[in-house]
Amino acid sequence: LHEPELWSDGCNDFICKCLIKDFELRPNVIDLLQHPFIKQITGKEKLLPKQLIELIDLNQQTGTIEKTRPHGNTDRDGTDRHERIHTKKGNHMKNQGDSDEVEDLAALEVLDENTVTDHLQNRFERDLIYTYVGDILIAVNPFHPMDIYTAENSKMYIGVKRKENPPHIFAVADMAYQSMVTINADQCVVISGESGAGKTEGAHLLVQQLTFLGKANNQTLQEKILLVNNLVEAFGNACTVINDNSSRFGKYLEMKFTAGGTVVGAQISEYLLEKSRVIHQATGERNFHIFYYVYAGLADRKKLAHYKLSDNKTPKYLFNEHVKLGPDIVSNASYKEQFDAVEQCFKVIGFTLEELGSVYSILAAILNSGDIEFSAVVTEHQTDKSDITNVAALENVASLLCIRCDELQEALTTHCVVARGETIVRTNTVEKATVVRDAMSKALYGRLFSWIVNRINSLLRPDSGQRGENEQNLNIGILDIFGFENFKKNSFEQLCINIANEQIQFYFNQHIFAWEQDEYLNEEVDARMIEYEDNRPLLELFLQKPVGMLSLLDEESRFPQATDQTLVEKFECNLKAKSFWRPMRVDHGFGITHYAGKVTYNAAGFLAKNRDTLPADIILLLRSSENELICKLVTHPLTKTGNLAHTKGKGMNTLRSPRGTTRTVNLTKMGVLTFYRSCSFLESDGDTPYHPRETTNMRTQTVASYFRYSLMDLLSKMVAGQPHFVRCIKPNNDRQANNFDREKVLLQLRYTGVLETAKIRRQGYSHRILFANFIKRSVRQSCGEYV
Ligand code: AD9
Ligand code: MG
Repeated sequence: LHEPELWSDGCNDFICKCLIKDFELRPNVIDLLQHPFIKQITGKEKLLPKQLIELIDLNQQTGTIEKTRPHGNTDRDGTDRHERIHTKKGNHMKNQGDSDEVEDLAALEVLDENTVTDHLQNRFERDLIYTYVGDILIAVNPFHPMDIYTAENSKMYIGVKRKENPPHIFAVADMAYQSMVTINADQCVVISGESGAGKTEGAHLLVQQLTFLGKANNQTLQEKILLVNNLVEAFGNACTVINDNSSRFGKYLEMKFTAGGTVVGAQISEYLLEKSRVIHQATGERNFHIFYYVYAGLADRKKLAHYKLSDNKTPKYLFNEHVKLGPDIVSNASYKEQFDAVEQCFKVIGFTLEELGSVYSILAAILNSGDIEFSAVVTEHQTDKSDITNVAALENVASLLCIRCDELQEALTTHCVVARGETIVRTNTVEKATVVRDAMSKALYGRLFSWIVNRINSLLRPDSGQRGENEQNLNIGILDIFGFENFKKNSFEQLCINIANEQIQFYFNQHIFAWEQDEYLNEEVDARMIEYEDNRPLLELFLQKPVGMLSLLDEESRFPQATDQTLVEKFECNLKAKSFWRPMRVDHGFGITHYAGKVTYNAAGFLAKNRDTLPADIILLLRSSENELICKLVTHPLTKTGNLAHTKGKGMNTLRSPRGTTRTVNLTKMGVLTFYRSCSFLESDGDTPYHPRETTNMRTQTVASYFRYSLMDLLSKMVAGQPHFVRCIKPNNDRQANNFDREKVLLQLRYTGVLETAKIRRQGYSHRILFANFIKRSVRQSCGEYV
């Protein structure tokens, strides 16, 4: 403190450290009283020691700088926490009172797996589903409605010291919001957990609370933002054997605020929709929700005939022999209600009736496509020809898509090859024609989904009047991806989903362990290093070039003669990691030991799914559609908002370290740059194309390379904000309320590193803030500006 050059800019970490390290250091802080910096921000020549202490105390009260140790149950002010909790009103506090109870696992006296699990179980049994681990929130899925999300609860969690209220997801929203407003920085909430753990519900609750905190000036905007999730989830979620409302895409929802904290808009980015579900669903699973809603809703309005659907014959794409749906779909009251709700969402958000009509036509066309059947035509000279047996279905599709029927027939049953400059028309076998039909359905659905997302983004974009000329919006992003999956049979989709989860886990580890410990080393803080499970080798196994799994898959996809069996053999020859193995007696089988457990994959269909080709004939045909929207889906390279231009060619990105200081990080370290260079489409121009596959050589762009790009895009968005983590835990596999399966929970605690997180949070500081921001906050509060 006696060396001003160490802290001449007033916001040196050194001062910050002295200030917050311990109260005993306060006398030294008196040296600060006359510093020009203090004058600059408070306007006073000199502060009295009392005044400075008041500033610090104010901060302590808001919980920004909060030491997690020593804990116990007694706060610094000497009051017993449970006593205080008892005196508070609110249903959340009922039954509190176990004397060993802590709301923050980092405060447990004994920190081992059993104690932590016991603790979560005790709380869960009393309907206390939320628990902190330092600044991270653990949420155990209650599997029954809770009455803790009322308007009263919303109010309870605004700008108050964290310890004032029981742990809650609203407190996370508040933390993100207050940080954004105070330090003028983007925030990002990462919700993770396996499938069915409660991520999507959590994301809804965050949006609800953030919309409440952001007090939109107009009611409509608030309403629109609240409906966005419902709308995209109708199209992107489906019933799986694990979760009736399982997300089949990754979603990053950014809420936009003014510097003052008023919500002014929103933007969604979608990642890797599981399009294959449109044409096929695994045993016991269903297609995307929207198909059932539309089918039942149109039936209810007597509009099935208009959309060429029949009320007594379930479309094949919806008919899963393992799920007895039958004609019940059309009379399902819940589907009808959902249809009305989705339509209402569309209208409130601002879609036109014409657009809605086109959306229904496309969905109906997809359903009809599934019913087009082919039969082999065997002639004397030919055995590889096919014909359409039910012309009615073909006519329906052509009519709904506003294209010519004969051209559709031709595009499905033949294909062109160019040989020595000449175009030759070849016939398609029944198998090939079916693949083309399904490719068209998948492409139409995938593009329709992206179009809806883009349209929402343009309708919810903050208008320029909402901010000052040079003022940038601030963002709070909420990440809700598909959770880790392990079915009896796992395919390419599960591989991609699980790789995405590996990446998120890696991001978590970087933040919570690696960078935190770097910080200790840098500042020579004597801290015991915490060991954690580093999943970097796994990420390398998947993403490395040229011998990572995805690269090998791409390479094999380029060989016309390759088969799924040769692919698995290639994996076996090249992947030498311990986490890769071949199970005995399983054709096309290979196994991966993920961070979250062992998964056996079946590579059947991997190559076709990765190539995901849509024949040029189909694209050209759809471009000829008289329906403007259909034409747009295959023509316009709509720009995807948010792009990687800022990382172009460098792979460097500015990240906020735990302490709030910025640092430049090479994304290679995050296991993603390795594939960045392969994405040639990124070099095309400033705007990332809406569908990058089209801007470059179609033959080389695969689902795997697009997936890598998506992951990179997602990470680049996430690292730009200050992170907050919510870890969702699934208490049992049977979706039962009041059932806490200890083994199941323990496993999740283990693989997510909760115990290690508690240790590092106990050892360190759960909150870190720059000195300048700390003082800024104090001044705001002392001027009564606090929200
Ligand atoms: V997946 O990876 O998308 O398959 P999620 O998103 O993790 O999965 P989801 O949020 O959909 O799971 O939750 C599954 C179900 O748990 C919900 O449909 C609810 O029935 C239930 N759930 C989750 N969170 C809560 C909650 N806070 N309160 C009550 C909840 N029920
Ligand atoms: Mg979900």
